[in-house]
Amino acid sequence: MRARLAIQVADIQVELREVVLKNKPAELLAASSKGTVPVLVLPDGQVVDESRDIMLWALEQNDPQNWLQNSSQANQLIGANDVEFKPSLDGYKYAERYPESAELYRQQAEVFLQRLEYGLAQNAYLLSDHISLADMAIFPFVRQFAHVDRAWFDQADYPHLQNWLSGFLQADNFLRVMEKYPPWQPGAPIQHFP
Ligand SMILES: N[C@@H](CCC(=O)N[C@@H](CS)C(=O)NCC(=O)O)C(=O)O
Repeated sequence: MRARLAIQVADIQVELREVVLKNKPAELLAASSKGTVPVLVLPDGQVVDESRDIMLWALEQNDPQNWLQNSSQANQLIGANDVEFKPSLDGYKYAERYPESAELYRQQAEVFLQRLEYGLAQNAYLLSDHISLADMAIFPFVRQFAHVDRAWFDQADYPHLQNWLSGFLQADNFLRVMEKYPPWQPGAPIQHFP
């Protein structure tokens, strides 16, 4: 989702191949043996298989909303999201597959959420009063966290974070990236995004 958000704001048209993770096409694995999405294959054959790098690839070509402002702070916060928050989020989402309880992973995840709440109490967005790459790269993960137990999230003491998240979820650019596409298969008609 975050890769799509950046491609969309940069207004770069790509060919989109929707993948069902339970049935990964051989073409995906041939492009990137990691077997994760997203994967961007460039016309010269270069492969970009980290969502954060795809965001940078798009914004370095066209950044009409100046998402790349404060980029060193953004990189630091996105790193904390990806390395610290994301593993706790996965434990919280899929606790039955993990050794500890959902509550423990949620508490671990809250360390990062408290950091975001603190920042959002100072500014409208994570790094300033303007949307940056940090907001766009991180809110899809906070959305996943919120959806694990919506009632818990709604009653938790994160007023700024809740408000920040709900603004993104109602925005047209997010609704557009959440649109469903039929899974790609060899020979399927070409589907463009955005
Ligand atoms: N570091 C990668 C992680 C991507 C990732 O974990 N993607 C998930 C889906 S959101 C995935 O492809 N999982 C592989 C699977 O479930 O088989 C990135 O951000 O690009």
